[in-house]
Amino acid sequence: MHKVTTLNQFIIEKQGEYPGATGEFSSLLHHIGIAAKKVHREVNKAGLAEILGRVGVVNAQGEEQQKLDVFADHIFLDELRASGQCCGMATEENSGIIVFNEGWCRDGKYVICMDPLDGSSNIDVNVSVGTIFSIYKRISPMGHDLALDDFLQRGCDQIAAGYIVYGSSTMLVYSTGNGVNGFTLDTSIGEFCLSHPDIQMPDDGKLYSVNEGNYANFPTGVKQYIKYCQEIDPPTDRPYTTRYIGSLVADFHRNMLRGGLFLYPPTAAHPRGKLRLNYECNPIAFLAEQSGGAATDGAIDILSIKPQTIHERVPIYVGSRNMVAKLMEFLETEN
Ligand code: AHM
Ligand code: MG
Repeated sequence: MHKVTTLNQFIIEKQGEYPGATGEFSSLLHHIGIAAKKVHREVNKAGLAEILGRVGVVNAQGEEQQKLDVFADHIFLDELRASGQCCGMATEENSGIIVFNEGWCRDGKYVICMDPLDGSSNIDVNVSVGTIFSIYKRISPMGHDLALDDFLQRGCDQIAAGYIVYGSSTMLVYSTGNGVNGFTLDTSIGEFCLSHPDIQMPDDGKLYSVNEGNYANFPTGVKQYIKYCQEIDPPTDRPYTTRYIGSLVADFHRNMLRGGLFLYPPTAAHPRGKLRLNYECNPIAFLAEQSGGAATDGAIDILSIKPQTIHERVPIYVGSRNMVAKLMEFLETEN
């Protein structure tokens, strides 16, 4: 029988590789794993909403059912507050930063940017959704109030990032800057088990993922790249295949394993791109680079952008390194 490595065992083994590690960061990851299991449980019940009570309907205890994205936000906030290692969070569900003022949090070294349930509109139709997170060391001195700047760090300063995909199975994928590892939730034992060690994104791919409904407003270079993907050229495996779920985590996860490029260019509705830099693009870009891929906004690496606000958006092109390089050729010729 294969030896199964659980997420907690893996974290402890990795911690042992860093002399002087205090276990604080390990504890943080452990708490993310617990919150992920709670959200998994709720997401999997979503199809039973009609039976269990719909959003907006008051349940037997007189409480209104929460929307799942709000539920996920509360679960992660509560769990990370309880960890004592995290002193504040910025999430898609909250306009400002959330400072954990409890005594046991004030000495926490870490801040987290998070999209607690990305793609949540997909839940109603039983399509994969995800949680995306990004971990930084606070830069304001311990014992002082957290500052906005603690959350506005460049993606290259992330000390860890990851996502949970609630799909046909639930997986937690993360990196601490030393490769990418994936864990699948074994529901029979309630543990995330190492199933995808040291994930390497293929340098080339045959998949491109984009909402082509917005084509008319794409930059010329992006339009040309899409036409290039569609050209018939058997020696280069073209035409490529379009795969677009409309759920960033699921689209990226597939492309990271198979090889591909995800594009969210500027559109008429979102002239600066739709996806958020701090808790969607940065963690995904970190995982892309850690698995051998690349991520750009069309001009510079996503990870080198200095964020100005918590919820800012950027265009993103992320995936297999040679596909990103090819796209850049088109963008550079046009600019
Ligand atoms: P959300 O944060 O409101 O859920 O939106 C983010 C989602 C991503 O998961 C996905 O990549 C994108 O929106 C899809 O957008 P579109 O429907 O415009 O193609
Ligand atoms: Mg989102």
